Amino acid sequence: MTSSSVTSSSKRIVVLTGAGISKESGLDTFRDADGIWSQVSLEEVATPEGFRRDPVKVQAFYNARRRQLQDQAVKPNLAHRALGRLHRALGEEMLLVTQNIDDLHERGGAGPVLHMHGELLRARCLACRADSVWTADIDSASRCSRCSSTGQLRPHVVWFGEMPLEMERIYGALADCDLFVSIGTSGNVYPAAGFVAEAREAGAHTLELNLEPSEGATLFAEKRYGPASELVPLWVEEVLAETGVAG
Ligand code: BV8
Repeated sequence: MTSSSVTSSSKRIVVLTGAGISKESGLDTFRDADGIWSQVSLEEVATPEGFRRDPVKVQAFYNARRRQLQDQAVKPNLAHRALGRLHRALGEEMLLVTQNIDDLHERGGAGPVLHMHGELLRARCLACRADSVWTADIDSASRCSRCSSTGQLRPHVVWFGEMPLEMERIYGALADCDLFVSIGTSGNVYPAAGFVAEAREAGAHTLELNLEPSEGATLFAEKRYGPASELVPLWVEEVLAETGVAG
């Protein structure tokens, strides 16, 4: 069964990705048995309170992930590359929203990606609020490139209890889409986990591509389970064939 609602005219697709799409690139997920939250407490490293309590611990957590992401062994996988192909083919007709803070979608050829939980390779200044590209460790000597304040930088990442980015734009796209596809997310974290309900409300077809059923699996009209590197390229080929757009 394919995403039958995507015909040659209406191709408005919203894709949401989560940590599962980057697993085969060597980045840990959060809630799998060996995931990040089994190694460190979410409250201690992914909340504003945790940052206030122990900024050194939080900076070290993100510094280690920022270094790992830039390791040459960490590369976009076949799922990132297939989504990049589709994104280039569909352009404005497709909004790619990710919960991930890695840059593997961009390195896999995707156009502008909406990082609703921020980006590991950007830093935000607590003094002037500006965010900027940042590939080095952040520590108390780090200086803001905009206002020159020192020791005022934090990861440009959305922590629990903080408002995700560009929510208006996301809800607008969900209200207007024909197809919502969720890839590699467990459906535990809101508001992202609520997007499928918004899309159904708008009459869109909904498809889940994941290793196993997510928390919201019953809300999806269509579900396919397996590794993203296998499922996503097959699905992208189907959509490109159905919409008659060269990928
Ligand atoms: C907010 C930081 C509002 C960056 C993260 C109801 C409504 C609104 C809010 C809430 C609500 N209920 C609870 C809340 C609060 C909270 C929340 O959702 N808590 C949960 C734990 C219950 N939400 C928030 O705080 C959010 N903020 O709502 O603000 C607000 C309103 C007013 C004023 C102020 C605020 C903020 C949420 C963002 C938090 N930041 N990360 C970082 O360090 O990375 S969340 C964290 O979880 C990551 O961003 C991650 O992306 C995200 C979701 O996890 P997943 O991506 O799904 O990863 P997971 O490991 O869970 O699952 C991986 C999946 O992949 C699995 O299903 C697995 O089977 C699959 N998989 C594995 N291998 C493969 C695979 N699939 C395919 N192929 C494979 N090879």
